[in-house]
Amino acid sequence: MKTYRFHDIQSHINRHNLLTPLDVLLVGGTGTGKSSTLNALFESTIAKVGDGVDPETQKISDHSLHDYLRFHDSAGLGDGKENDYNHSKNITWELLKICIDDKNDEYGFIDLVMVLLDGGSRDLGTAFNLLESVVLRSIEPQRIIVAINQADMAMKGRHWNYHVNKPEPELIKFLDEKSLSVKKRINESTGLNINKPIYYSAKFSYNINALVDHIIHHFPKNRRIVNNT
Ligand SMILES: Nc1nc2c(ncn2[C@@H]2O[C@H](COP(=O)(O)OP(=O)(O)O)[C@@H](O)[C@H]2O)c(=O)[nH]1
Ligand SMILES: [Mg+2]
Repeated sequence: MKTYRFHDIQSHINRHNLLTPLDVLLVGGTGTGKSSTLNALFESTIAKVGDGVDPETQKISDHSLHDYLRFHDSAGLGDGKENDYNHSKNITWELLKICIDDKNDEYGFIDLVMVLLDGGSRDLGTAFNLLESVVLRSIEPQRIIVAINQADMAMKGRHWNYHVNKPEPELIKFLDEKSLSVKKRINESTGLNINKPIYYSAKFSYNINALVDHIIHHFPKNRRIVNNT
């Protein structure tokens, strides 16, 4: 993925005079697959999988794909009330962070937030809550991306073709419906009108190109102004 659409990414940033790199913050409940998603995007083990509950990893860590795109892995929510409170605070703090350009003007440090959902779970409450009470309070809706991981588990592993690591038609249909229903439910619970979420599987590196396409599609056209007052 380091070379995938590199020139598109580079030229978008130059054309719109954005600050480099573009910074994408990954958020989502523990176990949705944030670390696995990073590993799939980087095609190597850069983040530890399955250690969301380790207090050591509750900090936000950053990973540069290349000079133009950087990801930030926030540890997940859903590890208990006190941890959730700290996570929410960390995310808010990260979203309000600013950087200063060579003319001494201030801009938001994070350009985009990608909210990850677990496609294998029926409970989307944690993610919706996070969207509503944390993310949407600190960043404009156009800068929010929603993506569904664990596409392979959406029907509990049924209709996933393990030989080619792709969904069979039944599962594709199910996933398409699921992503439309997520779009609809987000609209009902937050008023937010997002694009239809992409679905992918970090574990089987399925649709990772489409995930990058989805991110590029949401690239901002201007630098982010943060109103801290
Ligand atoms: N079946 C399946 N399991 C996944 C996928 N992505 C992550 N997992 C598993 O889900 C668990 C949590 O993943 P992790 O990346 O640590 O989630 P995080 O807490 O959001 O960083 C691990 O056991 C992963 O192997 C996926 O696409 N499919
Ligand atoms: Mg993790």
